Amino acid sequence: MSDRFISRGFVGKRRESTAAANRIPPGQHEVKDFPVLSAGPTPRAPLSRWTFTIEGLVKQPIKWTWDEFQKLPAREFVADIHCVTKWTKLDTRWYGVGVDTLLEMVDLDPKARFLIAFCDGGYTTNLPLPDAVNGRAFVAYQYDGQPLAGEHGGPARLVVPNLYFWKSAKWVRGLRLMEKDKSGFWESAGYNNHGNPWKEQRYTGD
Ligand SMILES: Nc1nc2c(c(=O)[nH]1)N[C@H]1C(S)=C(S)[C@@H](COP(=O)(O)O)O[C@H]1N2
Ligand SMILES: [Mo]
Repeated sequence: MSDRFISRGFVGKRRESTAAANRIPPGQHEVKDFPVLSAGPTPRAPLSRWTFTIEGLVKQPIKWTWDEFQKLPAREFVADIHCVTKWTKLDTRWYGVGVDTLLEMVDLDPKARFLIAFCDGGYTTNLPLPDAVNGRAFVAYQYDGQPLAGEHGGPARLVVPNLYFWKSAKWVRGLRLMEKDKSGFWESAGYNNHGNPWKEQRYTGD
């Protein structure tokens, strides 16, 4: 009786860890903490001067203040994140506005095929439009039920869980829609232009 109980428990645990292992892309390992990776100092712009802009290939650029942005339809997103420095964090819980919701509020030029996210501090990162729509990207202003910490990109950051975490621009201030692709900060410095963790697209040429 007790033998059977132990073996059932064991099987259950094994199944759970296999499921988690299947969510860890090649070359990655799971972490439980939340490392901070920033190319420069944490910018501290007051919320009273914060805006979020969508510009480029749209009929009319649009700009929200912090208060306006807080009133946009928001929801929770739970996602696994994968940093190119090889850590993966499972089930991160965010709250914010989907890029789909933001793009619904502009008249997108059909020529728009790429976007670049720009940030306080000058960081940029680029992605093909299909990687940013259909629930694949969002602008988060809460993490784990709390306002997003400055070191993790607060007041708001882009999150693109399907791509390496450098695509998740911290301190994001807007998106520029483009017809042609244009490399961002790390993409111009030897990192892969696309950054799909399941294909290990870490560096240029991967
Ligand atoms: N604005 C900005 N966004 C950024 C970065 C940065 O240096 N500046 N670093 C990127 C990198 S390389 C990673 S791995 C993640 C790290 O996010 P974290 O510090 O919340 O873990 O943010 C990405 N977004
Ligand atoms: Mo990174």
